[in-house]
Amino acid sequence: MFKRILIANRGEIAVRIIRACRELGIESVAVYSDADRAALHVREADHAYLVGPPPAAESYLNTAKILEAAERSGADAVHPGYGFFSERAAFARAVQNAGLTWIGPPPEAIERMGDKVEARKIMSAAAVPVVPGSPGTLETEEEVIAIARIIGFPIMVKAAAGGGGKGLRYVEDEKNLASIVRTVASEAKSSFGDGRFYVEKFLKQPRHIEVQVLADQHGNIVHVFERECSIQRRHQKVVEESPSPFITDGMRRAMGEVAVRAARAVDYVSAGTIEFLADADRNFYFLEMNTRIQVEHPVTELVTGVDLVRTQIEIAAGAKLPFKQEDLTQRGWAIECRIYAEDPLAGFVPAPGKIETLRFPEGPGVRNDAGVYAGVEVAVFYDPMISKLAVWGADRAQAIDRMRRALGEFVISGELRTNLDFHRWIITHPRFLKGDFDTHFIDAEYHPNEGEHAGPAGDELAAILIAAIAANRQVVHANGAGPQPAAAARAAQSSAWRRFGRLDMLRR
Ligand code: MV4
Repeated sequence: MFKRILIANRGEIAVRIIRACRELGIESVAVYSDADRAALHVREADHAYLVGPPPAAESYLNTAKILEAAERSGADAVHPGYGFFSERAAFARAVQNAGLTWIGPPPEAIERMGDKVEARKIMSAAAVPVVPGSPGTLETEEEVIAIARIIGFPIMVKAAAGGGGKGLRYVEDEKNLASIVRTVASEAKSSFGDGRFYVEKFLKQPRHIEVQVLADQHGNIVHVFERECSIQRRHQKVVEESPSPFITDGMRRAMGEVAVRAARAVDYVSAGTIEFLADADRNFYFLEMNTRIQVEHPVTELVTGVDLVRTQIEIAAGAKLPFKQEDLTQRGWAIECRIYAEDPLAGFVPAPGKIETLRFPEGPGVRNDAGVYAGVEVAVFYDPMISKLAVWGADRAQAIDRMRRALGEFVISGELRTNLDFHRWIITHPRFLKGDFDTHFIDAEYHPNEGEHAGPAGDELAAILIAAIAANRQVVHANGAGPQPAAAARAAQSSAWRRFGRLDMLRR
């Protein structure tokens, strides 16, 4: 086992990795920028090294500085967390060439999955379903039209080097096709240095459902079930849960088997995630693979009992997976809300600042992975995440009850603003309660600055909310089908939103 691990990251994920190290009896080494001198991960780690000025390119993304810190600290392994260097094959190789262990997938697997066209080819060859579309990259508008006529409009034009919402465009029909194709190609050339693109049939109202996999260095691969990640905005996930309220047991088994096949096709090692899009007919298609630990990993840990970060470290040290597929089961339900310093009423602009008072939720079934403490500044230089609030319940209804209760306990005051009220709105929305949502949910439902007409209030509002929640609980227990919540309950949502908003104002 390792003696000392350098964590090439910051914030809550650095703290999460430090915790795993401490449980394993491994020393942790933090790195930090000038903006993070007082950061939680620096205080929690056994050792800490300054790696440069606040801009990430000069600190957290400075290969020479990070490797120098690893050398000076005597670390024998490097964990990249998510973001930053986590999916940079060149950094993984630099770590290995410095004689250190890379706690992550083989650089070749990162590269093969990073090229979306190559990934599609590898997946097709491995009998993993991909969205109908072009077999390889396309060169001309005529080729795009030829494919589109076979698969049918609308289509998506995607950059080969894109991913995670970057470099993709919707094409309704042949009318604007030429200009859109030119735009994708030139944007891809300037952002990724690679103008190649491909085409897929556009899936209407898809769900984003992903499967966690774990693979060791001895050829053992398991899946650790799915996460439902459809509640997102501009390709940033907002709420995640496991299990998915949408999929059947048969679909779950099929997706798990396909995910293991996908990982095996690139000789994957470590923790990884296969992203799928599922359509209304419950077809599912490979979208891309994330070759890292993900933000939303806690919901999987809560329902399976598997410590994904600990297992990642054990795998990197050469251990065999400590369980077989048949040992893994999902128990209960978990939901995670990403708590951000941002202003939902002002288009979700980052709203960082110093945290004055802070009360984290606690109690039954609550897990909070935070990167901050009271008195610290949420920095303007990085992702303004405050914490990931996750809950576990015996079933979806209890998990929702607990999340609502936990969000109610959460208090943050200071010059920053937060998306806590936005989460309170989502978690009480009739469509969320029913599990009836797709990737367009927030765009379709969230219009906070429109229609300031007076809704029900006081006891009347409380009665409507209680009735709506009770009705939806029955629907959830009945697993899917059921009557639409009353229009009144829907109206109560926006009123509840405003009422919570006012309470929040009083607290400030
Ligand atoms: C799609 C799609 C519909 N059809 N591809 C967006 C992020 C990138 N990873 C792929 N994305 C999409 N690809 C086809 N053929 C819809 C999306 C999409 C989406 C996917 C997952 C989660 C949220 C999304 C929000 C908008 C669009």
